[in-house]
Amino acid sequence: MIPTRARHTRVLTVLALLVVAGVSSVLAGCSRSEGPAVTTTRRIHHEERRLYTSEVQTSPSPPPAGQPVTLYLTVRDDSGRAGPELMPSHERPMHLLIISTDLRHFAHVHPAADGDRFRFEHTFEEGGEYFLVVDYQQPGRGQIVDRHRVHVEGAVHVTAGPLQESPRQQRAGGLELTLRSEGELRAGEGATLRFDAADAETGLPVADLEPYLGAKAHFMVLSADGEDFVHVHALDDAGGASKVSAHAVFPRPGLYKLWAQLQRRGVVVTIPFVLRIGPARAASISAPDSSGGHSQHQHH
Ligand SMILES: [Cu+2]
Repeated sequence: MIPTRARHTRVLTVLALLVVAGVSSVLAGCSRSEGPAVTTTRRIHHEERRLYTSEVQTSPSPPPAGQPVTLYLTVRDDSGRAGPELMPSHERPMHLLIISTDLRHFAHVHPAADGDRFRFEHTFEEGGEYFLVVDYQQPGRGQIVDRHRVHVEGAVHVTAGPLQESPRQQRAGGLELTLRSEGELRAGEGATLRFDAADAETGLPVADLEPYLGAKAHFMVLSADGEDFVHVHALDDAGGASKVSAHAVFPRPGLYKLWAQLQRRGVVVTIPFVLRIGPARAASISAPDSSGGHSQHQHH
């Protein structure tokens, strides 16, 4: 039930944690259509073509909103065999982000191994289009990010307006996070995002953040058009219990949604921001690759 149709595909690489983590950017066609509920997209990774691929199936299919849906994720090696061994990353073999294409709904979950595939039960809050971003590590190759798209049947409760830049201070789950950036964030440049975490009630810096999946914080970043995904982990040397920072490169100018995830008192808190990234400085524009994308491909 999963015809794979590689459409326009681009690969981007961003700096994370001083290590270059591979990030694939896949442009799925926007055409809503009859046919399968899940569109599987494949990456083409420059010269490296022997990469694992992933597929998504849902039960039921198409998936309905408002009731549990089982997601099955199958990773295949380059010979097509399902279930190759994956390198755990941040304590999990697979990370899955479920994000509505209007970027309002976000879930970061960890499917469990089930034979030669992974499974996860999820309830989509409402109907519409969702990205399923699958993040895993191929032994010897590093991080692979596949983006799939799924259509969920059911009513759409809110029609979102266009994404807008958010205030630099956001609150959720009893935490208040303030982004302190030096100067303008620009496309193509490494930027250190520095956040101060405070108790939302008292306003005092928090001293009791707990590691979440092996990092002080996780940051998931998706461009407004869903093309560019960045998964960044907090830098260790943020300088203080209430400070978290991360290094990221935003490939293109425009708006990006960032979900910061921190753990406190055993609870994971997700705090969203919308950042505006300015145009690249003239001197730092790198030559675009043949696909017109912004390719900055290096290995650590
Ligand atoms: Cu994860």
